[in-house]
Amino acid sequence: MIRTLLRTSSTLPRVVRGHRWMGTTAQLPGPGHAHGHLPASTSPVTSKLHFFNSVMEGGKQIPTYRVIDGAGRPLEGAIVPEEIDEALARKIYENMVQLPILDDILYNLQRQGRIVFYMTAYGEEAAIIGSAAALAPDDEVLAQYRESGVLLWRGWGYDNVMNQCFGTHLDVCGKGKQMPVHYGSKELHYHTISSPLATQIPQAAGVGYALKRDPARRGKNCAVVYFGEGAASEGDFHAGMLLASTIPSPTMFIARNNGFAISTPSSEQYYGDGIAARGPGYGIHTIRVDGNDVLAVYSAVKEARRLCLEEGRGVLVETMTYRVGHHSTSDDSFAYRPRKEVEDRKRLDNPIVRFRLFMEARGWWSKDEEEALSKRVKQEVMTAYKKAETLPKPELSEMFTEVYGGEEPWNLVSALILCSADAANQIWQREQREELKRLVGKYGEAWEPWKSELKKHKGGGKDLLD
Ligand SMILES: Cc1ncc(C[n+]2csc(CCOP(=O)(O)OP(=O)(O)O)c2C)c(N)n1
Ligand SMILES: [Mg+2]
Repeated sequence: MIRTLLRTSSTLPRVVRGHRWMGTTAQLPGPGHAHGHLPASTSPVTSKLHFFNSVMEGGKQIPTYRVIDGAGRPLEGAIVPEEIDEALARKIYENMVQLPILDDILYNLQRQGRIVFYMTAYGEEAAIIGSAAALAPDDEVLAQYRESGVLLWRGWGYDNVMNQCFGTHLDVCGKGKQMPVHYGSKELHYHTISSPLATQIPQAAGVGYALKRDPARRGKNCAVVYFGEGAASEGDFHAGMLLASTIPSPTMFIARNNGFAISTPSSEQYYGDGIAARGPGYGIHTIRVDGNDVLAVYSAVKEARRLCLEEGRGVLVETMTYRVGHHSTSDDSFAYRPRKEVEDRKRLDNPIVRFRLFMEARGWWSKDEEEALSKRVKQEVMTAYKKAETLPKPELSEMFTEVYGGEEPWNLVSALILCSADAANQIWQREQREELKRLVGKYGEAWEPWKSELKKHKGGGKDLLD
């Protein structure tokens, strides 16, 4: 409705000729005049005293876009994207299937105490892989933490997953400095995950703007930011949306509405119509999608990308799903939701099963292939795990390197008042390095757990003593 009104009003003249304005004699606009003489408004004038509380006419909720039903059958009138041929469908399906297999293994490794933390993506396979498949491989992705499937889609591989989760010396993301699942890859245009919620959202609007300013990438790439409905309650969500709206940039906002932010249900997260309702407030094209329908997600994100690039503006996609797993390995969700609710959800609408049924109906998939795929993925993940578990952790001295890129930021000067930024940081790092060196020298050979802990590191801590 809002868009219809805007369209109508924008066709009307902005200035009413001859009305009383700044002392000129004039004729006031008649009662039926379209938008009065309010300089900051192009809104039509009405004599009806009426409050509204919805972006949809008649107070209806924003609809949810769906292509296939729970049994994998296309809805009447729905368009299955024409590029979904057997090869692409199989690639999408295989990528979806690998996620729960990988998650099962890593979740159990955490439970056995082999890694310190993990987060699964159970139930969100369609939202993650469907969107990944619709993006260009060099679109800049700023994810929250549950979207490792996007990296896998881009060819990240299980070795990189394991090296990061185990913090081995081959961890290319941060040499063991980050918590597990905080992946990042410059080559794959996947910005490193940071734990503080929603910080990636305004950053994405900045990345989108940088892409727009770069002649080599303008009209070619967009910034894509993933976040949960819980993260959308942060001020940073609004900052990012406003930025992409007022300083237009090709930024795609993908809100994964999975019903929970740890223990807080989405019903406590907003009173309005979800996250999608906020898009029109910022003049941002918006769609709500069935996040369990991989074809709907694919089509919506593909179209969102086209709009982003053609108009150089932000687009919001809200995917509706259900977080089947616990929030993380630090959470027991049965403390705040019934086990039966989870079991029912899993049985009623599994995004993988839905797409499998679609594939089987076309003769693109069979039981035998399912078994073979599952066996292959398990084997590959286990091989990567076994390799990573035997690899040493990074050299101890690497704890102090590659924390800052290039020169130290100049603004450390004001934070550290007395010394120059460089000197302050070097002193700080030198101080800590010297302290660690002293401790390794004192306890390294003599005291548990130092003795056995040091053995886990490449060089056994000797690099620090050199
Ligand atoms: C600023 C900030 N506040 C709180 C947290 C703790 N925290 C981590 S994840 C999370 C829930 C986020 O939920 P949502 O955005 O819906 O994503 P989901 O986990 O459901 O994928 C919270 C509260 C945090 N990491 N950062
Ligand atoms: Mg959530």
